[in-house]
Amino acid sequence: MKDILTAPFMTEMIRTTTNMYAHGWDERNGGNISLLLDEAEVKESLDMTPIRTLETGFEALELSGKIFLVTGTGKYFKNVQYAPDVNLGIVRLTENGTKAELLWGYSDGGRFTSEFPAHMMSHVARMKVDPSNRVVMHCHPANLLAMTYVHDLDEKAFTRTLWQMCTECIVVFPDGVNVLPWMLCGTNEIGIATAKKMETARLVVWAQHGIYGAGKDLDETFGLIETAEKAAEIYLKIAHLPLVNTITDEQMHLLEARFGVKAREGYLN
Ligand code: 2HA
Ligand code: ZN
Repeated sequence: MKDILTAPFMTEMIRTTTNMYAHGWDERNGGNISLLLDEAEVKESLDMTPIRTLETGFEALELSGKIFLVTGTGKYFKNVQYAPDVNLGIVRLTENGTKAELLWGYSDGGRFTSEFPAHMMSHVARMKVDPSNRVVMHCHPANLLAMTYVHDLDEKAFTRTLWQMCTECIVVFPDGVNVLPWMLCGTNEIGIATAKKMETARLVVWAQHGIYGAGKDLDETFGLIETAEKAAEIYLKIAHLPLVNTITDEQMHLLEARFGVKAREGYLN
């Protein structure tokens, strides 16, 4: 058996949580990540005997049998690197997604993130759009969060502002950013609402709370949030100043052609 702590999915998860903490996106126990694992890869390091079974509190037929590496509830991203087995867990969903068998981790008796419903439902939604999707990531980046206090939350308006803040934005997230109004977190309701928003974009802002990103690997998903957060930072640097220049829609169309991307239907003139 290989050592699970050196499996690529584990080292990537440790590096990512550490890096997100360093970016200031995951204060205290803020933020959570779920990574879909390949069963064959997990079997190289685990004998797959369930340690205990957890109730998920929802049903997700599409996820039955699927295995995820997930950050733990109440756990701090800053601590993951020092005690991965306490702060992370590997679970296999069974019984139509209503149960999760713990295969490794949460070794202090813990369980997966309180945002597990939003994560799992978002995986279902993104898999339908993009079968290569493996990651759902949630965090609290300050500039995006701040922007939800001062900017119109209309998705088209919010997206267009971010696109105008850095040339790369429309290339990195041509589908734009969807926005949920403030809702109570940790519930199935916000999970369902987030997953619905994930049908049309890989980024979903939770107003006055944070952001969700989805992607094919941890690096790419991190980069997606990083790009949106950079744009929000620039917005906050200029929002109170007279706007003299911008990236025009005509220039956005040049970017679409140059980088082979298609902006969200109806978002450009
Ligand atoms: O506590 O970020 O949304 C973790 C969270 C809840
Ligand atoms: Zn949060």
